[in-house]
Amino acid sequence: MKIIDLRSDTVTLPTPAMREAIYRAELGDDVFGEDPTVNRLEKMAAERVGKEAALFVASGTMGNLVCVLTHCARGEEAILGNQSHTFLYEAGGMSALGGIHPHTIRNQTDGTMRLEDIKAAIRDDSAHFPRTRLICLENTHNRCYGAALTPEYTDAVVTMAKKRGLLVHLDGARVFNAAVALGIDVRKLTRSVDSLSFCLSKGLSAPVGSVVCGSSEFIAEARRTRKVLGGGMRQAGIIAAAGIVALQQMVDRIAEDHKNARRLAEGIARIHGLSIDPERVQTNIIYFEVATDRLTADKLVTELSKRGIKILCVGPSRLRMVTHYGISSEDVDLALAALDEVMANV
Ligand code: TLP
Repeated sequence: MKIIDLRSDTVTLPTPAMREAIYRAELGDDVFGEDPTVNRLEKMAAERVGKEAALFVASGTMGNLVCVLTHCARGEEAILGNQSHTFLYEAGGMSALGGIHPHTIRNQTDGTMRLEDIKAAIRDDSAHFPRTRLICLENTHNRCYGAALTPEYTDAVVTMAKKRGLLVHLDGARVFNAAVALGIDVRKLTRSVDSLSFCLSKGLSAPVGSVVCGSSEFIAEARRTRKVLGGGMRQAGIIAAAGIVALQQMVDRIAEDHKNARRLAEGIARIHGLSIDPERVQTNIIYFEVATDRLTADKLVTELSKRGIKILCVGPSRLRMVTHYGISSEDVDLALAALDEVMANV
């Protein structure tokens, strides 16, 4: 049976060009700064997002953690969205390992936090309070339907942060999806933030890795933090090689994933018993609801898996699908046909 895996874009497998690059990668000891392939990827990534320097890390979680730990000291506070990946799904790393206090603010449905809410959350200077140090944004916003934050919003948060002496980190796990969806150079989304982390292993299809980017001074410190976390990898060029191909060949094709996601959403909107607002689907992440009490989200996942379609259950009636390099337009038709069949029989 053909498997159509829509659980996440993390399931993507390396392309033939990546496998070839992995095979041929020139290697060295990256902890000595001597892996030419890692050095090339880091230089390429920094240029691509308009920052001075970059650091290759094992995962998006490590990328965010390295940045937050580098920016904040123990007892300091980071402001972040209550729906953010860093707050919800990164095992509380900032407090577990850094003693950093997360201060959550409500995410609006478009993935933003209101500027007035952020302002109100910034602490006054008092011995009673933790010191606010950092604001974290997420673009695209995973839990908010893969919404793309605009350059204007990002710059407005940074301008306000600077006035109050704060730093801004961007969880840009899917920042290239945002740039493609908005039809702009990714630098417009990254230019003003102090640091960002983006993932090579999601929509860009590399097997492993993320890149942290920022000023040269910040990246030198981040390199120490990565070592503390045990993230100093040796002949890491073996995986960085795939990351180079990801940046060279896999960014522009993301538009196809967005088209497929929109078509999936429009198809779901036509199925009786399912509920979705297809207009909210801007990138490659789709959330929808089961809108009948004859079926739970869990049961829908089970029924679809019997037909070779894998999707994620993210609540009692809520489900997620993500399109990616492994999903063709034909797969979208097959997934919709399977959904149709399951819903017709409940
Ligand atoms: N997201 C994964 C799961 O953890 C939910 C997914 O399938 O979407 N930032 C954002 C916005 C993310 O969506 C993710 C992964 C990460 C960071 C963490 O990346 P990894 O999984 O590489 O640690």
